[in-house]
Amino acid sequence: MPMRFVQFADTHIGPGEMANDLRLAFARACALAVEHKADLVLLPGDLFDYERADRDTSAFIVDALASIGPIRVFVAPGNHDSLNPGSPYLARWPDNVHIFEAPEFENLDLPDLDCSITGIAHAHRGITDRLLASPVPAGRFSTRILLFHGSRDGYKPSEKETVIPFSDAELLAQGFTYSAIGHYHSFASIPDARGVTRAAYSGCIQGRGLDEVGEKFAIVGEIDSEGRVRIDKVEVAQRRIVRVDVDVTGARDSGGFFARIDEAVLSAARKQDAVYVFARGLLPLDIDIDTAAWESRQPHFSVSLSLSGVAPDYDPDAIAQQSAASPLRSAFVAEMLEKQQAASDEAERAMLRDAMYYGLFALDGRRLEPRDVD
Ligand SMILES: [Mn+2]
Repeated sequence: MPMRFVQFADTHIGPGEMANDLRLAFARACALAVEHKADLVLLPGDLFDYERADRDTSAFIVDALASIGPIRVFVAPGNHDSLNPGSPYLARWPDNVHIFEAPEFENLDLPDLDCSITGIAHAHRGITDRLLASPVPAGRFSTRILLFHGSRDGYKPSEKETVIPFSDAELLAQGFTYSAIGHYHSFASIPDARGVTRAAYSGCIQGRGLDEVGEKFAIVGEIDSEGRVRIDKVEVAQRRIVRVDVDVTGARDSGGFFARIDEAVLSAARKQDAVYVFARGLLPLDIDIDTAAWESRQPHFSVSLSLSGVAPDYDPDAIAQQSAASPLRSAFVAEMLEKQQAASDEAERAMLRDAMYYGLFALDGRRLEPRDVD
């Protein structure tokens, strides 16, 4: 009989706008373990945010994990749910839950499954040493699982802390049957030289913002007695964060503009999703776009339409020539075009172009919208 496991991480359960969605996804991920008759649940960290977690947060997690007992659950705390003094992890947890508490790798044997699990806990702001550059003491059973919260070289998203950094080569050289890794919020798997999956990030299970768009997953996996690993991604969130980019250049009126927006949104988002639409391109000057009215008509859980990427279809060269008809506009635009030409780089040029549009808007008595702020 192959051993079955469910893996998920980076759930960041806590108070806030998405609290309910995060909890629903967490409960659904736990339910997967029961549905798939999993032997183990592997949780490589960041289940909650240490700074924001209240009593209710930890009670929810404790109850959810207790409810799937006797399925055994293993937690390797990450940098956000690190084992600081006062951590909820230091309280009593249900008997089916094991928290790795040491800041170095420790082995736990599961003789009935012929399996050893090696895990580690981050403390304070996280361990930054390259612990996988030297041999990690592996367990003595046939199936050897590694559980940790770490940063895969070369895949670091912006503004993420680097904790237990590792290269694929360093990880694979450790010889574990499978490594369940947390920290990055997108799914990724790491195959060995023969193409067998040897490690994976599940990613977060519920997107929370524009940096976590699209489908998010828990992992359902299987390891057979030959050490072959198979994993499947399962979406457990009811809601996705969906980003829709629409080029509206060529639309002649408000109807044409919204027809393009509607078409793009219809194919990208479901009713239960949180949708962020970014319109881009050039629009005729006389179109009046009522974003609030459109937003209020949408059936989605939430929707926001940004016009910050839309430029008015002014013809600056023509305006610069029209000195007789409109001397002030003409002189202003001519000077701004000159400045754009003299700009030393593209960023400065874009800023001057925006300044020109702001100026034209002000001169024409149009509403000022912040440009390209996303
Ligand atoms: Mn993390």
